Amino acid sequence: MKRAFITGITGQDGSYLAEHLLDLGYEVHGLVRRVALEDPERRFFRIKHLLDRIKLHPASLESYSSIFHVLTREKFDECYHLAAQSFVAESFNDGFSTMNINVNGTHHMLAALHELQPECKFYFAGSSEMFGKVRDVPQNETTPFHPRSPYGISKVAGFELTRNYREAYGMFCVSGLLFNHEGPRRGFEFVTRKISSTVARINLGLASELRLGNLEAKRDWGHAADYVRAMHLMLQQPEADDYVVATGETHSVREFCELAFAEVGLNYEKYVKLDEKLYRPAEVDMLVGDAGKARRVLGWQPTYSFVDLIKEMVRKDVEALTETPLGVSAR
Ligand code: G4F
Repeated sequence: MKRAFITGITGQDGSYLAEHLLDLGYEVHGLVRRVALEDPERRFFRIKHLLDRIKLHPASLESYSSIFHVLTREKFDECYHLAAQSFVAESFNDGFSTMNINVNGTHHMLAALHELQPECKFYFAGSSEMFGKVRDVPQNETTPFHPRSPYGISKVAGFELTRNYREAYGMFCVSGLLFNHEGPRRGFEFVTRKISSTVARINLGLASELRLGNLEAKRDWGHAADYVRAMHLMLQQPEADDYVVATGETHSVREFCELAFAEVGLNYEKYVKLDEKLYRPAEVDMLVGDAGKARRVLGWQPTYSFVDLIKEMVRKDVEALTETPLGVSAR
């Protein structure tokens, strides 16, 4: 039985990945902060249904010794390093914490694995934010990086660290350059979930408006459940390499709003209000990925369309508020 270690297991991607690996017969372990163990109801809501099938280890990404300690006790075949400060807007407020967790945290993981288990395969959660002010359209594995936020810069540094451990020590270290990936488990701070959850509240008369920043920003949005399959496939290849994971379609925040409101029969223009405070100091205007290499080499492709994704997110948010499936008596 293969043994996998997931940092960020309590997050959206970590929870989908843990489910996927359990389905494949893996023994799944996760790194969690000690405070999370003290507040399981709130911190483990995405992995509640998995808790009796996974093993959690308290440690902190900021502490090399805590990671070292876990890796001296347990041996793993694969390590998926997903934990990060992943909210781009927050990285402008506190770039120092973002750098510390995202860069040093990645370095700590790589250094501890190199020291204790260099044969363990390593996956780094790279991001399309690394492309930032894009130089090519669509973006692929050869597109130069031009990050536009402390978050994007931290991911470029993590990517370079990962490549360097591969080249310097011959370790099996790969980066997935994942474009935006969403779903009903997405955090409420990200625009897609902010929209789907507010649409549900407006539909039920619990809110009257949705305040947003830049409606014209365009993203390549896929479903997280599809994207975790690509992470796993990357670690099953004979050679370590980096891959773009994307749908190849780009849509604006405005289009997302239009379809999400339409899902409950409402016109977004009546409810969406622009809020200057939600604009970012430097924006990534447009992202669209070319996942041709992932398709060819990994045999990966997404199963959710943009419309399927929005329908599922809105439906689940309405159901969570009414506990009634949408279409039965949601209003
Ligand atoms: O949903 P977002 O916050 O995601 P963003 O910045 O694209 O980053 C996400 O995807 C990356 C992959 O490319 C990940 F690496 C990263 O960790 C994260 O998961 O914002 C999307 C767009 C932005 O252009 C933003 O300016 O939506 C725009 N937006 C407009 N109004 C808003 C809002 N974003 C948020 N979060 N909240 C708003 O009210």
